[in-house]
Amino acid sequence: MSSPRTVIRGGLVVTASDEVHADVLVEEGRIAAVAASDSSAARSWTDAEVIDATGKYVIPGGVDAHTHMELPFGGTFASDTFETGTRAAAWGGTTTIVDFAVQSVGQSLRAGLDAWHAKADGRCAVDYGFHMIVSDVTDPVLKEMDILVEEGVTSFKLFMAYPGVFYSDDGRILRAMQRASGNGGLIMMHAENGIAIDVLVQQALAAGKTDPRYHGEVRHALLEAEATHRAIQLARVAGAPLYVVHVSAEQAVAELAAARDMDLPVFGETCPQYLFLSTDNLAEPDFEGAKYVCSTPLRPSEHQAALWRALRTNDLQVVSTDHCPFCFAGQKELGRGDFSKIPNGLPGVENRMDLLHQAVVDGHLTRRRWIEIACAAPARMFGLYPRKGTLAPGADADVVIYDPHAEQVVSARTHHMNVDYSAYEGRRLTGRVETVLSRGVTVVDRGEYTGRAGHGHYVPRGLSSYLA
Ligand code: DUC
Ligand code: ZN
Ligand code: ZN
Repeated sequence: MSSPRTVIRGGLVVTASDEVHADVLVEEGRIAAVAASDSSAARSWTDAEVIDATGKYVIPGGVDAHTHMELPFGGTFASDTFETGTRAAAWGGTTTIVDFAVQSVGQSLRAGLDAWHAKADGRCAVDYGFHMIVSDVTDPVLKEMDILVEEGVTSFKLFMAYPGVFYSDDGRILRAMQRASGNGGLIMMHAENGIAIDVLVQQALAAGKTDPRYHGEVRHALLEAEATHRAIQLARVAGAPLYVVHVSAEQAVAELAAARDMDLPVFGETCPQYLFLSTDNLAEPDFEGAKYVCSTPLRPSEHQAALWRALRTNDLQVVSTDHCPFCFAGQKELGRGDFSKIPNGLPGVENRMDLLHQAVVDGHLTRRRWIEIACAAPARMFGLYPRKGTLAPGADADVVIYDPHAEQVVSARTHHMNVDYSAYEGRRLTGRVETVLSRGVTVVDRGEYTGRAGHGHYVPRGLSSYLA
């Protein structure tokens, strides 16, 4: 299983910056050296356990910077615990997650963060960090933000959506941004105009439009673009950087691109569901569309070209999953007859690395860009680089041996997420995770799980490298 010294021989080492036939030496949980396979240095590594990677890619473990294990939402909880969700992450080649601790209204940030530590502590299969969802911006909470940054919770998510739950008005958003501009934190924004959306929700329901597909219609693309624009202007006024989460609408991408053309420190992520799924899925009959209800919503497939382009041009920097699974039976079904009661979220933490590799096969991305958006950029964005996100001496030995030729069919019957459906059921993918090391310990060994709950450590994060 684990060994003080391991050498991964004969693979194509792919990082965000290089592709080289090289051997990787792992010592005491870290990358000790990377050397060309035919070099005398690599040949000298003789007293080590060998993992043969001939014909495979050797890549950094994935960094999924947006997950919601056990998130309370709409009267229920996301169905993956930290134990099941991080195990599924390992199966899918993701060795670090950054999950969202939640401050409820009236609570301190500390109380919310402590609750999330209690859920995760001793249960994770891979390493994890936390962002903080700020639902109640008050004077004491602003002061707490400074303390959290010092402790390694260096990013804060605010919501322009979900009035009455997570929502912050523009004044509260501005104050949190001003604080972040002083303490080095990064504001992450759920950019949808929730006040306007709630009006459209009530109008749709009153008109008898109750099916899941109306979730997509009322959460209009222009209300994502409007909120994105507003968030950017508020960040400019505050002198703060901004990271917009789960960007799905072409018009929102245009707002980000325009801001970046002005050299503003504005960043964005999208998620596999927006790249591979569409409103066609939301319109699936017999309430099956509920499986695809998330916010921001899936968009008509015409939006996908803009997302792929933005990933290539670096107008979007990161692909995270927003993994937030709810079972169809008993959870998604809460919204039969009223789409607004369908818990929002999709499973995906296990699928991200493979789906993005398929994007390489399909010609949307280069191999190095795959590693950039799935490993290196999220690590840099959230203060984990170069410990995570790359294969370089000194980095944690979070390594995936990836078979680029293996064929697989995605299915809930074979996945490891604790959810009764797959959003990608029946999809054929080329490429598959073969072996996964987390800090030098083999947690997936050629299709067998060898990890354990509690192996994963909490990782305090530094400030974003994008702001240095
Ligand atoms: N969007 C989701 O789809 N689920 C959880 C929260 C969010 O913003
Ligand atoms: Zn969100
Ligand atoms: Zn989310």
